[in-house]
Amino acid sequence: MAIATPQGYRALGETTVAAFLARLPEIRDRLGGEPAAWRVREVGDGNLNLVFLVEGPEGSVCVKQALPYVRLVGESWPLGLERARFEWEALLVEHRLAPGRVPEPLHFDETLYAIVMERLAPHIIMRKGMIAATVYPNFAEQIAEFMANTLYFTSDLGMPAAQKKKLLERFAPNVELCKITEDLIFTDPYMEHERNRWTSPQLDDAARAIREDLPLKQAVALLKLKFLCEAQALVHGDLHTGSIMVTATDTRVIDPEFAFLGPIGFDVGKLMGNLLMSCASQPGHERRPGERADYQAWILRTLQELWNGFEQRFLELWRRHPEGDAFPRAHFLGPEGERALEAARRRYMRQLFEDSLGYAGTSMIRRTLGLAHNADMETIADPDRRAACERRNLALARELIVEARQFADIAAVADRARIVLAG
Ligand code: SR1
Ligand code: MG
Repeated sequence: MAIATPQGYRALGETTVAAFLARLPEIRDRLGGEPAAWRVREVGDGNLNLVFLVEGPEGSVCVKQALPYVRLVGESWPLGLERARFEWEALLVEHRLAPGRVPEPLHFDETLYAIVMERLAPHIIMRKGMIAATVYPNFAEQIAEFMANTLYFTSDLGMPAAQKKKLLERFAPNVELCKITEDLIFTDPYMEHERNRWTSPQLDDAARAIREDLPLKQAVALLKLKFLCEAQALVHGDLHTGSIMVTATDTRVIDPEFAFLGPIGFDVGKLMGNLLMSCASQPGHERRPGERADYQAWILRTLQELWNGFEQRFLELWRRHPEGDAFPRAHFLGPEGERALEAARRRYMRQLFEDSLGYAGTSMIRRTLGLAHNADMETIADPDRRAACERRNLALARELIVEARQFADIAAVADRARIVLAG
């Protein structure tokens, strides 16, 4: 049965994109020449949408269109088109708060649920670069800056409460995409579910152990609760290495369609979990034992620089821009007040750290046992080698979730990862 869509909506194709863009004078100018000469390619390899790259004689753009269903699964899983509007609005906020770290937003079409934005070139999806063991020396600093800016200035530390509540009102209706996260990350992998899959039979015992692990399920339920009710800041909502495009020197964040007001640690942790998962996958890509050891070491250094850079910038913003209503300045006057406030800031960051470790662990488990896996592991052709990497990934993930409090700092996480993930 065909899925009902709003009047005027039609899925774009390589032959119809040019006619759509030709009606937009600024885009037409940017591309140059005649629409008939524009080169259009559909390149979407994500789980949900269509993505077109359009090149003209003078420039290029990217068009992203929401489909009325989950592309990964097909029409049997309908999904609202409104997610494109949430993505557009989140992109505008991110572009304002972290200019240069996202593609430039150019146009939103209300009927086609299509976003036109800067085409990033020669950027590639970071996950692909990491599978090829490419080092990105500026990544940690640039992503830390993106996370600190977008998360601090949309929190009650950096934004007045009245504005924050408006933001909450705008993004609270993004329920369908939040539900995907609630189900696929926090629920399905911990029970028998038809959507789950894993490298079988190699990991059958590990999947069963996780389904039977009550301390783990308890900790995951608390993380789910936090995800459901802690509207700390406007989070990207799907910040992993597949939502980041890179060159040797530049980092850009794409795809904020899962944006909503949620726990800050969800963004930071999801990214940390994806770095750790890439680290876990590296032995599976080796042509000779130890070949990727240096690359694993780079990933673990990056993990530490990412957290330390994020923490430092976030604290700096808090000290320099206390524009939120959460910590009234009048309560913390004089040197003693400042010391008390600094201690509260440290306590807040510690909680964010533990949250981030928990969310890192849940991301690592869902990509191993749930519906949507990632190419870091999926491109390891030999199932025995893949399962060996995935098993180590699951072991570390569990520790991050259940033992978050035991990790003194991010260096301790890297030390533990070095031991648990060694090939
Ligand atoms: C059905 S969508 C599966 C996943 O793709 C996105 O990257 C999100 O992580 C979502 O959970
Ligand atoms: Mg995406």
